[in-house]
Amino acid sequence: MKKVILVITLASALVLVSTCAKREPLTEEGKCKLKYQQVDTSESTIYYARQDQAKLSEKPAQLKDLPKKISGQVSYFLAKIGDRDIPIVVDRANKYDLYLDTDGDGCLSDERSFSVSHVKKRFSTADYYRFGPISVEFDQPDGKLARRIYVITGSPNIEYLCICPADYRKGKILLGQNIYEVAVVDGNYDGKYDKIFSPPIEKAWRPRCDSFVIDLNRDGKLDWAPKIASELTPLSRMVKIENSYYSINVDPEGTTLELKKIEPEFGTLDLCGADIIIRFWSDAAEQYISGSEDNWQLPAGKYSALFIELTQKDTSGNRWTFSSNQKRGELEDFEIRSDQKSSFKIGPLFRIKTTARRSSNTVLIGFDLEGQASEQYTHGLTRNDIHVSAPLFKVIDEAGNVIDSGQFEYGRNWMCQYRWRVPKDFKGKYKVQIDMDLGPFEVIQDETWHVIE
Ligand SMILES: [Ca+2]
Ligand SMILES: [Ca+2]
Ligand SMILES: [Ca+2]
Repeated sequence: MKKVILVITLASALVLVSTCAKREPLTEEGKCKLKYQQVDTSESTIYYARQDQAKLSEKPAQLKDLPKKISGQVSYFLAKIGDRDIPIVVDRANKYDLYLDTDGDGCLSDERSFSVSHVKKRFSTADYYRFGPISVEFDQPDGKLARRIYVITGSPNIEYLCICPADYRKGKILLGQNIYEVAVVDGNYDGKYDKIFSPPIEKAWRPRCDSFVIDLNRDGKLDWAPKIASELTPLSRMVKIENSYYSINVDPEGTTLELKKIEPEFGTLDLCGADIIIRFWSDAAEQYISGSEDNWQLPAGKYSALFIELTQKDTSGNRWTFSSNQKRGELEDFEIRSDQKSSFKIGPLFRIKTTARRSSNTVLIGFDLEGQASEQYTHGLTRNDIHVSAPLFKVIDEAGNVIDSGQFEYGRNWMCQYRWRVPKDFKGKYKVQIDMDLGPFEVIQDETWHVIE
């Protein structure tokens, strides 16, 4: 019996020694090594690095030839890798073969085909199709670029492709008493980990720079969240951890990371006490602000609001909520300067600007609902968390006759549009009048005259 116990004890000690030997020592505070990590394409770490590419209507100019064995049923795409637009061709007849110009020479005759694997998502009905990982390697003016990517599509007809990195760099860093998991992602596909965010945002949730991730709540997961302080942020000069700012230093190869506590220079954002929720991306540090302060203290830097949620109370105590996701007006690109104040007035007085897009004998009627900083709100605003009824409209001719009228229906993203069938004999000017339930908040409607010639 004693022998057995001795053997077990020795074995346990050996396991312990070998585990300790394998573990990376976290000796130096604020510094760590970053190591290669293969991507699971459903993880949030790579969310900002995704590149959406719609099918092209014709063969791109960059594409010099086609693979020999290709059918007539092809779809063309481009992926932005480094400084090049890399051609991709999907052969739909062979369900599906994908060809990608892996050496950047513009030719596909020298490329092998990648076949698709069907990925079933757990807990979701939205499966997707995945190609790769695919290695892309070519010379650029500043050296050789080598990237490994996945190509994903959710549509069986291959109407769009989503490009994402097949790897990123990950490590563990000691800050004070805590160890945080950290990662950097090459989000602009240049093979380097040093591209920081700069405003404005071209497309929501696509910062076109590298990403920085830190497991702030130390739950072992690197999470993305739209409406709380996110663990995934566009790479910036600093990161805010438990109310302190740390400078971020990643070497361009993505092998080491240093986070150093610093006291940044602050300036003031004055939103005139508006009750808001706003997420800002910034070259300084991502910010998520919520409340109705008169003045917000932010580190000096360039900022771009990703979304604005504005709440206004009327005199009866009703709570009206306005959301701006697509166009955030003056808050899309502004600067906070050290010890200076940047002021913006958002929200009411509102302005309604009608839009009319003609296509043969119909006109697509819509409107923009704008606040004072030119920020545009979705039409489906809420009163006490319930969407108000869709607005009414009238189409009026120059003589003041109502030619058409009705009620909009809410469409995608709570936007309203109406396809007006133009009467055969109608010619001349017309305007659209919108009657929208904005409660007690003042609204001015523009008097734009549209014309049918
Ligand atoms: Ca090639
Ligand atoms: Ca990069
Ligand atoms: Ca976490």
